[in-house]
Amino acid sequence: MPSPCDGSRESPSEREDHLAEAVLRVVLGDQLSSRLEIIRDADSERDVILMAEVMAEASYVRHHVKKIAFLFAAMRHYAEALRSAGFTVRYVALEDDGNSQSLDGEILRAVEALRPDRVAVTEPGEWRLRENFEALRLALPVPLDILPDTRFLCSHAEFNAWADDRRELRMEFFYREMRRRHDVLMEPDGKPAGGRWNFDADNRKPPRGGMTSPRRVSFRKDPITLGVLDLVRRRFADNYGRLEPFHFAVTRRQALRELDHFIAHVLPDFGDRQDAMVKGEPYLNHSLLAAYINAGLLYPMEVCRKAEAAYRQGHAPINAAEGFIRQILGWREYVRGIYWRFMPGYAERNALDATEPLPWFYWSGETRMACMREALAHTHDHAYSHHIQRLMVTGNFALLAGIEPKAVHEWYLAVYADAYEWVELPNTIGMALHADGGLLASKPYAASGNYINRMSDFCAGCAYDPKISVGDRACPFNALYWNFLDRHRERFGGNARMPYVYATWDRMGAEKQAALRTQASAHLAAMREGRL
Ligand code: FAD
Ligand code: DLZ
Ligand code: SF4
Repeated sequence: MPSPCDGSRESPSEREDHLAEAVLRVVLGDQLSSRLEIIRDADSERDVILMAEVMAEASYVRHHVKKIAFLFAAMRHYAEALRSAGFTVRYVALEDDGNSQSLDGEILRAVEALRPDRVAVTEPGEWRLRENFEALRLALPVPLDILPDTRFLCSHAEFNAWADDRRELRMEFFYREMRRRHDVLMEPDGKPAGGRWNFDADNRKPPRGGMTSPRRVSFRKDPITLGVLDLVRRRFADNYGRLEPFHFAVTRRQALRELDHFIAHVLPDFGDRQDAMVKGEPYLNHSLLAAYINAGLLYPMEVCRKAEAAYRQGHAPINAAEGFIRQILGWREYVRGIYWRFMPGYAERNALDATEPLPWFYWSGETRMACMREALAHTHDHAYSHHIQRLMVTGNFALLAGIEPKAVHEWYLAVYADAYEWVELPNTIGMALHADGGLLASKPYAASGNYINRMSDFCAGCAYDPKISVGDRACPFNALYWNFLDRHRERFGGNARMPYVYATWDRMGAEKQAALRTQASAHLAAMREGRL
């Protein structure tokens, strides 16, 4: 399978021919990385760098206000850094006169005004923009080069070579290859550091009493960031989320400080606390780095190397370093590979025929389920909730209740500061909703209230009881869980990893099963009526 970039690469001799040409270099909001070819090869005398804040990108989903503020502030700071380095930057702010409010429009306007010989852009992270740029090629009077995004550690061609001869595309095997290829956490004899590839079994600890998040760095807001906050407050008043307090890093230097703080103070307990959920503690020992890596302020390999060094120096245990590195070198690269290999059809998948509309409480946070309330409050206030809350609370509920995948996908794409389709879509469609029919995960991540009760302290403050499955106080996750398994027995009954759950269901007997089915219907009715 060809790489989406293959058609746009040039041979070295073609590149020589272009050396004297003036290039309009387009940098998108999530491409703020000076090591990318688009900046690295720029000629500061001849070339112009174009960056644009446009409504088309700021409104294709109802983005969280913190996400927009973070990205605009990071874009404006990055433009300043480029100017200080001697580049000419054409920066179009959202309210500038003449802003056409689309990336295509801004590229066309810049070509008209500057008359470059060529236009270059790094391949975008989302399929829709990639298609856009292909169409724009036909409309432009000069050639448009789409350069590969070399921040990723696995190219499209490498991922496809790995995937082509496999029946099942399991992340774990992809990850081992990435460890070997990039020599991360490997011993000289070719064995994995610590003697095992994966220390996940050590990382499933429930929260201990009084668990709190380590202190985090926050940054003083300069006039650029304050200007952006004012803009977002005025222009995105109806968007989702809470704008302040706003303490994101908005420059590479600040993001590096946040990375160093994480490695020094937070990483050592990352593994032990990875799956735990605690009331009022959105972060625990998670890194909060996804927004920065995805926007280009940090490079994935530098993050992995720092975590590896912490392990080698005896500062972080292997279960923490390996668990953390697996998320970046493994999951992050793997989901990106899945996205580009299976788009555009991947976004349409609905293998479990889920058709319920997204309940309004995903936006309002108003539900009697304390676990959902907590995850939704973190999301609303911080544009963040950690992986287990995304997967096992909000994702799990949507899976069990049969919410339509597209609606769930649009929600996840809107509400997190780190959300871009290439990473969000496979996590939602594949990991959380099993809507890809098991391409990404061999079994659905479905769980009852028992799991949430074990891994969090949420249930203590809930209107429902995780130990009750039928009746007024029955935890909705319980009956919905059994109803989900029952509904999809044909698909999952033969799954080698699920025989024990069906054995438990069968042992319940017809009367209890009927009561659970009725209870599940009551929960769904309450959900539709906004009473759950
Ligand atoms: P940590 O827990 O500290 O993990 C370290 C890093 O590993 C992250 O910064 C991230 O770069 C990477 N990572 C971890 N898990 C994954 C994963 N499953 N896929 C890809 N990268 C991963 N991640 C996004 O970056 N953007 C999204 O839009 C997004 N949407 C998600 C939607 C759902 C339904 C689920 C279940 C997961 C989603 N994730 C997404 C993956 C993961 O939840 C976030 O990367 C993580 O919570 C970000 O917080 P952190 O930086 O503190 O991560
Ligand atoms: C997410 C986003 C937002 C909110 N605004 C802009 C913008 O105004 N200009 C821009 O260049 N990029 C923005 N982005 C990021 C793009 O949506 C992102 O590049 C694509 O989704 C591809 O990943
Ligand atoms: Fe969530 Fe059920 Fe626990 Fe309530 S009882 S917090 S709904 S798992």
